[in-house]
Amino acid sequence: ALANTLEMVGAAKSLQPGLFGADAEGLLKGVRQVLILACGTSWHAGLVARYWLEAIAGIPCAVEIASEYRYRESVPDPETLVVTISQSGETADTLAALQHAKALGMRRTLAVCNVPESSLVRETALRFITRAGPEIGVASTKAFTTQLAALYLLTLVMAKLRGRLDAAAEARELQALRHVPAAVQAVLALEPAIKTWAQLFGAKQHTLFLGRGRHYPIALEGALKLKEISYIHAEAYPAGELKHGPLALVDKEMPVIAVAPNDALLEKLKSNLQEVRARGGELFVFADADSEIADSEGVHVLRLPEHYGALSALLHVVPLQLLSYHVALVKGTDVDKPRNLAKSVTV
Ligand code: F1P
Repeated sequence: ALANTLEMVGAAKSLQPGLFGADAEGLLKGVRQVLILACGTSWHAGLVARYWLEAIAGIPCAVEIASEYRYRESVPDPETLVVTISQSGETADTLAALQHAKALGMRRTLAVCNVPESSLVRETALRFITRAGPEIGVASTKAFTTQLAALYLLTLVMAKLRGRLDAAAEARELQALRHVPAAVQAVLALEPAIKTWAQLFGAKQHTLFLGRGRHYPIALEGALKLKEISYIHAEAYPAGELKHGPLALVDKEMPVIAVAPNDALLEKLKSNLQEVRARGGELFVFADADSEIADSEGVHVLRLPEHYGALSALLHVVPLQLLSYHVALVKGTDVDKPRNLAKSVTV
């Protein structure tokens, strides 16, 4: 799916606004801020993108849950780029949020969507079709990783338009992007170890997910997948928030999953993990190959093959998706058709 998504960049050989539509340059230039509107998994993709857009393109970014946006008296700026993200392109709340933004005078609109003929794509000025192929199950998985790839491309195009990406950096970024499908493939090799972990989660009632920085939305997505397909109550927190409440939940019955890439926040995350261990919480840590985190009593560590810099979030979600999948198999739930959920929420 990722290879499909990135194929068009390969064909273009450079980052062009045209990736988002014929008249994209005019609409993407002069944008003062980005407003991302989406629901569920797609909202989590937007939360990751905010880190990229602000750090790499230097553009202020807000991310709103689409199902709430229209009920708030927000202050519109007409020079906002409204980015809607949706696997199906038919999510009623996302469509309503887009219509609300347009009614407020925001005409620079873009859809990141998997379905070219969808309502959302028809109603936006610009679009990026992720070409992930149909999601067989209800829970969004490959759609999420391809949304992230699309949003990273958008970030790079915006950075280039704003003079923040020189030719050498552009070539480096394109190379990193082209290598992502192979990097994901290498992460999939962790599946046998994840399967073993899944056995331990089958009997659990609750799970806590922790992450920091742009991996906090990945923790949110891991928790959502576990809820959606294995019906285990899961919550995600930025690890620094633990001491502001959720630490009260931690005891030896509470498994804690940590998204722990080898980035600048790792040392801070490690001290949060010690707080969990001190209360008897059992830790399941997704680290990187070169991280100094070792297995010890109550601390289980799996390592992703390589640290992937800004794109690390794209890799770290994959083992969390696999874990939810295998926990669902252990519990015997229907991974493709979870109870109470619809593939696209059109009402
Ligand atoms: C949004 C979403 C999915 C979730 C479930 C219900 O869908 O919340 O993220 O997995 O299928 O809908 P979409 O707008 O991305 O199609």
